[in-house]
Amino acid sequence: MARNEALFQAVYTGDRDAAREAVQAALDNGESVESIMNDSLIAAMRHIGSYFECGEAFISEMLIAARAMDTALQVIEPLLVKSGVEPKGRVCIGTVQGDLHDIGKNLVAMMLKGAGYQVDDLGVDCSLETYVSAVERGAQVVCLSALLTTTMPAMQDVVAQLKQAGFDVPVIVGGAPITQEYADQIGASGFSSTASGAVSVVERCLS
Ligand code: B1M
Repeated sequence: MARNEALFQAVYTGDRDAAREAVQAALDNGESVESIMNDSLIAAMRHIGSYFECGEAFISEMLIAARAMDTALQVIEPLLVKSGVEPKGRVCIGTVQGDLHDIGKNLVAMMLKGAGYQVDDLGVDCSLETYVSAVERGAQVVCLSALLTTTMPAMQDVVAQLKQAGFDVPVIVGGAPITQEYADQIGASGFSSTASGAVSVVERCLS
């Protein structure tokens, strides 16, 4: 489906009210949640990112775009998340230490909840101990997100730390700079480049 221009512009320019209204209008018009996310919301974030990359946008502009994206996601979340269903398993997810990007992580968490998993959302800038504690609380799969090339090595530290502490728990990695090759290199159990793909990888790990 084509991108929804009103929604794209609302997120790109960081207009939260317009984003809320545009996402509701898109749903009322029968646009699929998948198209709303991929063709408009994620596309708008990529767009502002490309301007930042070439020095034509400021961090503050990325931040207000991220807030508008978050507002739009709050409208979509109830449609993705089923309630009152026996959880299929327990998963924890967090953005690695040093990294404050949480939109992709939040999307993965939403998808996992929607697929019937109990999700322990650890937030951003998660220390090694945070992941270890989540596993001690019962997480059967550990999901790591990173958006910065400089924070990618923290994923390797989590994999190593969990092994060293004697936990035999699958670790799944993702985020814009992560590749299957990197996941293999650090000994992660799985990788996905998309939020929906992460659900399939978790399913495979627990089957
Ligand atoms: Co930042 N930032 N940022 N940023 N930011 C990027 C990532 C960047 C690519 C921008 C650019 O230069 N083009 C660049 C990184 C460059 C690099 O490392 N090579 C960058 C930079 C440099 C920075 C700062 C260092 C800027 C500075 O201070 N000088 C700083 C770092 C702060 C920190 O983390 N310590 C910074 C700060 C910020 C804001 C706070 C302003 C804001 C974040 C707000 C927030 O998250 N609440 C921000 C934003 C918004 C971005 C961009 C524009 C958008 C990121 C985003 O939300 N994308 C981004 C540019 C870009 O991505 N093109 C950029 C949408 C989101 C849905 O996609 O997170 O990739 P993504 O998630 C996808 C998949 O990757 C996947 O599923 C999602 C849906 O398909 N996925 C997983 C994610 N996690 C997964 C886990 C899985 C599986 C799949 O399994 C477990």
